[in-house]
Amino acid sequence: MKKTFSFMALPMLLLTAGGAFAQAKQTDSFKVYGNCEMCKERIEEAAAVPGVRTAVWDVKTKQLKVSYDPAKIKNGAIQQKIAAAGHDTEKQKAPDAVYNKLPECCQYERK
Ligand SMILES: [Cu+2]
Repeated sequence: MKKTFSFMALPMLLLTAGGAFAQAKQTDSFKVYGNCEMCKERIEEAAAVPGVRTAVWDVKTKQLKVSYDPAKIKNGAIQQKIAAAGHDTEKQKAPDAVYNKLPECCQYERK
């Protein structure tokens, strides 16, 4: 009797956990302008807002890969947060005043 219970309980637990993950997760990639490892830290920190699970920026490709809960935050809102930290994104331009305060090595070329 005891054995039957544990055999049944495990797959049910796994199903429940899997369902919860699939339900609220979206992964997007978009361009964020920056130069170096300092930018990487600043960008990833700016993207780490409630609803965002992971944010990883690639120094070479300038692509930010974010995984988030679309019920809690939207792609556009994440891009706004990053722009507010001084980094232009695909859709959002950083305020000039914030950009100008970035360390010199971080002042990426703007279009
Ligand atoms: Cu930098």
